[in-house]
Amino acid sequence: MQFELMASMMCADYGNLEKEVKLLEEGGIDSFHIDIMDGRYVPNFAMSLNDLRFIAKATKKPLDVHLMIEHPNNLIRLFLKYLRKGDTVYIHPEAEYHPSATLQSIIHAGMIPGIAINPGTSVETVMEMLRIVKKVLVMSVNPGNAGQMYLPYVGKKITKLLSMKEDMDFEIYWDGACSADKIKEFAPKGVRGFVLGTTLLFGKERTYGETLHNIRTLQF
Ligand code: S6P
Ligand code: MG
Repeated sequence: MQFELMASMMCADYGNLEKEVKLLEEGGIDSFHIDIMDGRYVPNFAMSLNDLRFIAKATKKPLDVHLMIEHPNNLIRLFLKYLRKGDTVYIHPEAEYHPSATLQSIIHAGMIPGIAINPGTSVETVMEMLRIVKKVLVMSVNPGNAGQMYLPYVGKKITKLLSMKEDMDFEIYWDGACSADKIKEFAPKGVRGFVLGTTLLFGKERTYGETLHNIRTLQF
């Protein structure tokens, strides 16, 4: 079974970020998930432009940029500047007057366009954008913080998206409180990738390599 594992870098040890990137690479991570926050769209500041720039310099692996900022279209060029073709940029449709225009800018720059769907956002609300994007990041916690509880009502939305993904040509990614149980249940159903934070990857006794190996072989 093929699925991707992304490291949520806001959960990494900031005092040793370069070392963290190397350890995660050696451990077999697929890409680096970078949570950009502005303190307005979400009530927190996690990572910002310089963090993105630093991680982009430290690795050749793909980057997965999750923009939790108001009106991303006003700022998108700042972020795109540090990305490489094939990196992914997610926006939150609620944060923009014309989200499809912002997605077009992302496509035009050669990046993979994605939307992040909040727990309280229905599939119907973002239907037209599902025709444009290649990736859908389903938030199973409200955006803004790591270490939150999984919101069980999100499961139904994932099931709905799974039934639509072939026809509409997008892949589904999981963000928030991602546990081994969730990967065991949803990877076989077709969820393509999982963002790993404090629930499964960071701050544990195991090395990143051991944890990632256990996840890939579904041994827990
Ligand atoms: C939340 C953010 C996420 C978290 C990640 C943390 O706003 O988008 O990417 O960093 O979900 O994982 P965990 O396991 O601590 O919930
Ligand atoms: Mg995220």
